[in-house]
Amino acid sequence: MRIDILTLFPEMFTGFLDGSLLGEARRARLIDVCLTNIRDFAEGVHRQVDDRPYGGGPGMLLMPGPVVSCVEAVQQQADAPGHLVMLTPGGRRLDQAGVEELARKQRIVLVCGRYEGFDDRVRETLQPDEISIGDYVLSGGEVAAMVIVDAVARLLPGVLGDEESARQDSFSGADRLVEGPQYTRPREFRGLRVPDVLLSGDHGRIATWRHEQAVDATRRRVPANLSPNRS
Ligand code: 6GU
Repeated sequence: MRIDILTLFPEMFTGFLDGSLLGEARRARLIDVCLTNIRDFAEGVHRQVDDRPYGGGPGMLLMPGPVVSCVEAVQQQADAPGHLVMLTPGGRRLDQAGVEELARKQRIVLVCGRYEGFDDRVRETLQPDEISIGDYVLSGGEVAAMVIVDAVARLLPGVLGDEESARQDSFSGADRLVEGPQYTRPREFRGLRVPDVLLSGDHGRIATWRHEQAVDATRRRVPANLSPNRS
């Protein structure tokens, strides 16, 4: 998969992209992440990318010209254009089903906003898939883009060492259960003991216990995922 990230702050991604999971996936050529600076598509000696909103109001907006030119140039860089995503707090809320959908694409292009947002003609011109990562406000789309790259990359074949571990994660699979508690050594920590069933060696009982724990954890934390008529 190829992921393009269009941003005014490409340097924010350097440590993130070199990190263990993603760095290894990139070196193994399982994923190709390309950064493009939107400012490279600004015009004039000042390379201006933002301006004050018409009609007044706080902050600065990203001008449509540099953003649209940047997207058009990047889309030309590969055989086929990518699925265009605009990161914005007003977009559809990302969940694991949305991540799985993105992971099935050959190529995605993530456009990060900054300042108070984009001039609306960016949306009108490009008609992107607008995505938010939750109901809170970030100072830019960069952290949201990292969330998407991380969540998508770990679903790509070969990225995780153990293919099962992605499938068994919280929110994956048809039932969307939260994972129950897990334990490693020592058997006892500050008086707290690992449940006996996990030491029993009885894989059937262990699987049943884990499922019960997952249902309990889901009931406490995401009860909506247990209701039978969920979409
Ligand atoms: Cl995608 N961008 C910004 N600026 N804030 C957000 C967001 C995105 N998702 C949640 N909050």
